[in-house]
Amino acid sequence: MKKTAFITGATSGIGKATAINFALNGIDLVLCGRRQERLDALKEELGKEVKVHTLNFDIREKDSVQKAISSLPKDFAKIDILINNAGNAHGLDTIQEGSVDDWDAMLDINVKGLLYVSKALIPQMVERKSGHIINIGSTAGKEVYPKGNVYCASKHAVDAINQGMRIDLNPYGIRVGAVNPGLVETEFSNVRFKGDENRAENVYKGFQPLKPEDIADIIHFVITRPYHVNIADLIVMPTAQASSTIVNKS
Ligand code: NDP
Ligand code: 8X3
Repeated sequence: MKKTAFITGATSGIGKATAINFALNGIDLVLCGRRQERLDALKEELGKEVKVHTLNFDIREKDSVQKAISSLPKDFAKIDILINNAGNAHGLDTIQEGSVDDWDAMLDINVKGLLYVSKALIPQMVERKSGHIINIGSTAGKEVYPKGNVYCASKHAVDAINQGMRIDLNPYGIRVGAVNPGLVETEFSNVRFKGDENRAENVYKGFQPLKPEDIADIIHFVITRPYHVNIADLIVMPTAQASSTIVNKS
């Protein structure tokens, strides 16, 4: 049966690769982000394969999230798969030097934004007793690294929310699981380092990082398991990476 997926952070990186993968696999799409021109381009490209609707909202603004989701046309109103992906790191500083604005951004986007979207979409899944939610966590949600403090806290929160959602939605047959990547080359480090491209590129130099398509492929695997199989928590790193701080660079 034809399914519809709702992907946050679809304008770049892991979310965009997942949108492309899903479209090629016949899954209709609701794609979210703030960069309208990218949403338009994706709609144009992926609309050749499947039905695509785009929503432009800042995930930090709960009223905008609710309003955008309430505005979904009938054809897109039933969401089978939710990919809670939007998020970023802002800054890489010791706790004594970190910026409060960066902390606000990470907690508001990665944690509260994920909750706002989930709050707007879970009731219909509960009512139907069906749905699949994938929360994009991180190795940073399993392990804290130097200067990672608040980003790691935000991803540890995603880990806890993932577990809590799975417990609470268990009676309704809704599948909940997390995909926790290590180093993936996306716009992530450009955002973290506020547009400093050299610094961002350096993060992925000297080893082969994961590509967003690798994660999209895994997400597609997760959502295509038979109904009785729920991949609850998956960690994936580049082969060169052993932990948040151990990367075998040439
Ligand atoms: P990108 O920077 O490439 O993509 C981030 C996406 O999030 C963009 O589509 C962006 O859209 C969206 N986004 C950011 N802020 C907001 C906001 N305020 N409102 C709405 N949308 C927002 O990074 P990745 O693809 O790497 O990151 C995706 C997820 O994967 C994040 O949760 C990240 O923490 C996680 N992750 C990434 C890893 C990596 O190494 N890259 C590793 C582990 C986890 P727009 O700007 O258009 O709003
Ligand atoms: C992203 C992985 O190690 O760059 O969540 O924080 S890391």
